[in-house]
Amino acid sequence: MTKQSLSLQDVEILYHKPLLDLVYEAAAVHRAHHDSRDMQLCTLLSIKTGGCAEDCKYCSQSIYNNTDLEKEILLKTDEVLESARKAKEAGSTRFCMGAAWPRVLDGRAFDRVLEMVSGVKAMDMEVCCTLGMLTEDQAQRLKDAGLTAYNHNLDTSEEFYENIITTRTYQDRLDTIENVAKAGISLCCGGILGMGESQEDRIALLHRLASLDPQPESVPINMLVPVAGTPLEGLEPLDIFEWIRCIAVARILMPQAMVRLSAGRLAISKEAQALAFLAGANAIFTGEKLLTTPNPGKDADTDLLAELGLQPRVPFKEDDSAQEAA
Ligand code: SAM
Ligand code: DTB
Ligand code: SF4
Repeated sequence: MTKQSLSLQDVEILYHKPLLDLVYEAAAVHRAHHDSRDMQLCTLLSIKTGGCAEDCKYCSQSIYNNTDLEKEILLKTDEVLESARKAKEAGSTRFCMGAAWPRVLDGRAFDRVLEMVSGVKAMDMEVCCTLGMLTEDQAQRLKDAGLTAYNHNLDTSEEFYENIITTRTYQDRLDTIENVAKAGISLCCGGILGMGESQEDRIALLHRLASLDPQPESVPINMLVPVAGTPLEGLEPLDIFEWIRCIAVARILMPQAMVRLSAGRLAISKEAQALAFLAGANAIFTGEKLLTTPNPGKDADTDLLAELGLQPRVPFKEDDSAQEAA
């Protein structure tokens, strides 16, 4: 399920190009495949918070970490659909539901998630879930309920992975990704930057993501949010130009994907975000909260889009065609 044509060395060479040449090249690729004025606005909701049995060292929701997060049971379907309606009213075209589950278990809770998926789909929004590991049969049931995309990240390079998570393997992640693809659901797959990984790890992650076959339809680029009580809380923030490089390389290697600025935007200046948009990032999560951590509010993002002359993207747009000359 991986493409062999792209070598790690190709990605290395690209990554090390002079920064502005790299951004320029990424901007050209972006404009050839997307309307560069479009920004997809997505809303996240944590439908089941905390108490997760995986040991992801970055995560506020892991039982292995000493964070002061309140554990919550699965939200009611009505509450979730009400949030989706509000998100749509606020301009979001994609609604993503996250659960702090290591894996999906068949039973009443999953049946309720399927109900939520159908409900959001009926509102004419793109609907995405991130629920942990998934079997092929569960992926198919999500597809039948109307799921547009499933988010499951590689998170980092295979080499660095064991420093971050020990309770599930890299291969477990690849298996879930394969199950998602088999069910014909679009894959949303990316990683986290700034967890103390090396440049080689970031290059290897980008190489791995671009080598998935089919490539992800959406690539979330998370900047670590150093949550108090996690082993990564004291880490120095990653140099912002490394973040820009990763976005540009993702855009060049995955020209058709939505490159999604995910966690960490609150700590990133609007100038750096503008450079990321030039380098091909074309989706953001909006609203005051991501899953459990804060995010720039609606007003800040509305102002930023207006200042940059960007517009919210319409749902279900197929835009892999060259943009009209502006
Ligand atoms: N439990 C599911 C799973 O891990 O597959 C889904 C939810 S999980 C919170 C989704 C993704 O959010 C993780 O894979 C990780 O990439 C990202 N994430 C979680 N906590 C983060 C943090 N503190 N900073 C940056 N990204 C984070
Ligand atoms: C992804 O890669 N980033 C989003 C989405 N997928 C689900 C989640 C970011 C979560 C950030 C930490 C939090 O808010 O708990
Ligand atoms: Fe659980 Fe997902 Fe957090 Fe890992 S990232 S601890 S799997 S909620």
